[in-house]
Amino acid sequence: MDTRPEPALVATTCPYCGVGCGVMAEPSGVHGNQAHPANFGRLCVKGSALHETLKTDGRLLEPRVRGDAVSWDTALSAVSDAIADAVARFGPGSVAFYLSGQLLTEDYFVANKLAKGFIGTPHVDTNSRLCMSSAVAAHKRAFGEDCVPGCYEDFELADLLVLAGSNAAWAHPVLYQRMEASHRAGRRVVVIDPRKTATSELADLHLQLKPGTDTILFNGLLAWLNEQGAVDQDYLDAHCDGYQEALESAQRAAPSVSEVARQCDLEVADVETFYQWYADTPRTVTAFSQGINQSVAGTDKCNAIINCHLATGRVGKPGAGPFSLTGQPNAMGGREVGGLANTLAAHMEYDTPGARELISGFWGNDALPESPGLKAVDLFEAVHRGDIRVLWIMGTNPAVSLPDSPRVRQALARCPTVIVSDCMAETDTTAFADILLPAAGWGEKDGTVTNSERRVSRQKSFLPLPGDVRPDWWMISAVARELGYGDAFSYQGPADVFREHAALCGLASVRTGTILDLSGLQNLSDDEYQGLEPIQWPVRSPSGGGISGTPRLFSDGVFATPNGRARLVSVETALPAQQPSGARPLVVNAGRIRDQWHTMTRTAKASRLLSHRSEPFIEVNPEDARRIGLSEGGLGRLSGHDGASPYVGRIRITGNQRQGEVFVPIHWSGQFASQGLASNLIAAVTDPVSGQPESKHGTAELKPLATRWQARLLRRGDNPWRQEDEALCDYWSRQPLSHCESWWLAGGWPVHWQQDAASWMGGEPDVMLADAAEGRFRAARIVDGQLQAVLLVGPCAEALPDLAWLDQCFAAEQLSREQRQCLLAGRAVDTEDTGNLVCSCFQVGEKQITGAICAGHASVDALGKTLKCGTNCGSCIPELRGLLEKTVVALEPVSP
Ligand SMILES: Nc1nc2c(c(=O)[nH]1)N[C@H]1C(S)=C(S)[C@@H](COP(=O)(O)OP(=O)(O)OC[C@H]3O[C@@H](n4cnc5c(=O)[nH]c(N)nc54)[C@H](O)[C@@H]3O)O[C@H]1N2
Ligand SMILES: Nc1nc2c(c(=O)[nH]1)N[C@H]1C(S)=C(S)[C@@H](COP(=O)(O)OP(=O)(O)OC[C@H]3O[C@@H](n4cnc5c(=O)[nH]c(N)nc54)[C@H](O)[C@@H]3O)O[C@H]1N2
Ligand code: SF4
Ligand SMILES: [Mo]
Repeated sequence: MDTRPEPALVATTCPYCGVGCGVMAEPSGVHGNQAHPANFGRLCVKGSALHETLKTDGRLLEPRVRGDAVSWDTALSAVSDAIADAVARFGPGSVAFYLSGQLLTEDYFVANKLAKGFIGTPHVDTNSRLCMSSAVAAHKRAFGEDCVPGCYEDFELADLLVLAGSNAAWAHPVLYQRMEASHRAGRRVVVIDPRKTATSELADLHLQLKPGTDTILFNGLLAWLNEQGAVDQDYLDAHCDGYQEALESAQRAAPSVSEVARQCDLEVADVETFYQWYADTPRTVTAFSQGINQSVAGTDKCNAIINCHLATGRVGKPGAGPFSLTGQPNAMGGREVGGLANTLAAHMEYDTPGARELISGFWGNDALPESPGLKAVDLFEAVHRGDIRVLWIMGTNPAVSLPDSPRVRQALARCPTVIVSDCMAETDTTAFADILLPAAGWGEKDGTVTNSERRVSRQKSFLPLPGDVRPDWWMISAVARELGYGDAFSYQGPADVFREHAALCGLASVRTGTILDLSGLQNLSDDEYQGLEPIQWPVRSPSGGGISGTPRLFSDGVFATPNGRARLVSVETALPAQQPSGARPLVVNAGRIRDQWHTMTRTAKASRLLSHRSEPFIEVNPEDARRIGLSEGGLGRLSGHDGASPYVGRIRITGNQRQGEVFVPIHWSGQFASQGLASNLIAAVTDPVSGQPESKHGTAELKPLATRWQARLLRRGDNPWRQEDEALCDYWSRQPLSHCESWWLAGGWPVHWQQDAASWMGGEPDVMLADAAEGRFRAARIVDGQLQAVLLVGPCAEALPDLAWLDQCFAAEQLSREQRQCLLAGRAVDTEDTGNLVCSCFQVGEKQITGAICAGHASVDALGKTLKCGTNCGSCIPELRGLLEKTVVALEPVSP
């Protein structure tokens, strides 16, 4: 295969969130693509640090079978033997695939084709089950097909923007910047989220509702719109079914505004304001994300939102529509190819008339299963039972991301053959792999992704493939050839796969009426594929003119249902299945932080991305903290339904949390912390319609973690964390820096530092400073003038050492005299503690910012001029605004 790198500066797409920003990339740097219609040149902090994540340390660079590095031939035989053997002995249903919304469309298509079309197993599911499946199910119920009606421009055109269960400022930052930029006179923003977030900084009205009560709020809205005569009866008559039934169940669930307010734990006046604004504003967009989807009532929550849009005729119009924000870069593409267990391919379902025959004929094989396969949570239960003998996991880290992590790990340990394709060698999931396949990562692989607004963009390679790394489509096709399906998998490159996918979508559209149509792209030449400009589906065969995409769907009121009419869905109220109790009195809300991506396998490589939040944490309301006896900066332990697997994190006391609820980040895995797994606290209960887990609503008991000492250890990178290190502490969390590794440590028993430090420092320290009475100890080890390790111990988490400065000390071949003198202080003499990091791009801390505000730089612009914070990617602007509000209020004199 051709592994030559592309010439410099390639137009590609960001591999993180579903905004799908265009990136101009070369090995040494990236910047936003001005011409890309998703971002027009902007990038958030994760996107702008992409080039810092390209280093190959930690990469899986060769195939491995049961621990041994092997050739591709050996690995491919091992995979195909395991599959063939399981099929022969236990039938095709004993083989399962667990895929990912981070695969490219071409990878995804080939995996689905091999699994369903040739091996004949229905058990193909994807991590999109944890992410988008409630929205998918709701789209199908309402519109007849899984289609997002609107486009990003609608966020700018809307006069009322409702953000439900979305922290877009952190999770979809560039789209959020577009929302922010269009903040013009009269435009209103409502945020519906139990937490105060960076996103709610933009809100004119923040409905901080009780978690899980969104159906009540939107049922109440439907009933209220009806009562006020604010529904669009003409639209309902002409284009919709099911209004009366939906209305009646809404009225039962939410008989009055005061009842809504009571059940959602909101002020009556706030609910009324929201309802009135909604009624008054034809140009309303309701964007929703995981606070809606990840619930036992996820599908109902989505439909309750869509019902209100249908009842007001606000679908597919400029500035008006319900908008499901896609999480992963290619969650949408995965849905197109049929990656979910209940779908076949090209938006065709098992029960779509004629679909099985069409697909079998198209692929020239008749192995397609009869009925849908198991959805993610049930799939891993089947693995646990022993029904699945071979499990191939691609591009996802289920040991961390599925609920009830201990049980998932048990299932993986029991499975006879676990195959994992990943770009990293050591993840919590690769630890269970019998066969490891090294996958090409971003910058090395080549194909397409589809973003939240149905826009297909090219991801291109600009780096050579390191080691024996191969793209996913290549390894899947190679296994297919080993299994004897060579004719159907003879692809020379991703363009071949894409043309086949586009042709199948075209055929499906003609024969079964699906809206997803890519026939306009099925005859692209290799060069045209290479240069494909971002385009929104459906893309129909051009009749005459050039190829064009479609920004909005259903604008004409014709839907993808058999009778062309949209459906309002009767939504009853299902509250969260995991309810707090005496033993576990707190609700656990789990979500994202600004600078990390999921299980951190890539974003943790850019050390500045770990400076905003650098260890697992627990956000807790001040009243709860007081009651439980927690102190800011101490450590806390959350014990969930599986008491044996707690979560330990740094306590952050904040009024952002409602009482009785805590927030934890989802990102820390066993690679980065001793006990930082949020999914330990989430039971595996799912939405009965979509199968999506209730990942936003665990329950737990919180206690302080008593410690006698806390420490920071920095050590040269060639000294990885060892079992012996673990035994010396109760808590650790790893923070890779550019020139060394660093850890937060804490322990509950006394340590004889003078003796024991050597174990952590890889040898006797050379300089030491101890104050036994105060419980302080500081030491450094220097070999031939080069710094090897620093250990700073105190009774509690002390003023942060200046990590950037210490990191530079590790970079020095020879420590300077000043560096040596300041080592044990943890910072250069003339610098001060700048506080918690806010701006990752220019490394500006909270204390500097509040200092500047007090000195009169009291606006985002003024802060940018003096400190530069917020002037690059803009991801920290919501926090700057929060600090401005807090500080300026504090500065205002109290009136007499
Ligand atoms: N920085 C960063 N960005 C990302 C990702 C990442 O890992 N890091 N991942 C991407 C992916 S795959 C996804 S799916 C998206 C997710 O994007 P979001 O869904 O915006 O992010 P989350 O933090 O998971 O959750 C959003 C909000 O839901 C709220 N919530 C919890 N329970 C409820 C409830 O009952 N009702 C309501 N109304 N709200 C509730 C939470 O408080 C939280 O603020 O982000 C994408 N973008
Ligand atoms: N409690 C709780 N749990 C959640 C969520 C939550 O909000 N709360 N969110 C859920 C959601 S929405 C999601 S999307 C999931 C995400 O969870 P995961 O999908 O498990 O998380 P990632 O870290 O993105 O895993 C991607 C893996 O693929 C690897 N990889 C990267 N690129 C490639 C490639 O090109 N090919 C291959 N083969 N491998 C690659 C990475 O190294 C990494 O190991 O988590 C879910 N879990
Ligand atoms: S918003 Fe950030 S993470 Fe999402 S696609 Fe754009 S640059 Fe990437
Ligand atoms: Mo997601």
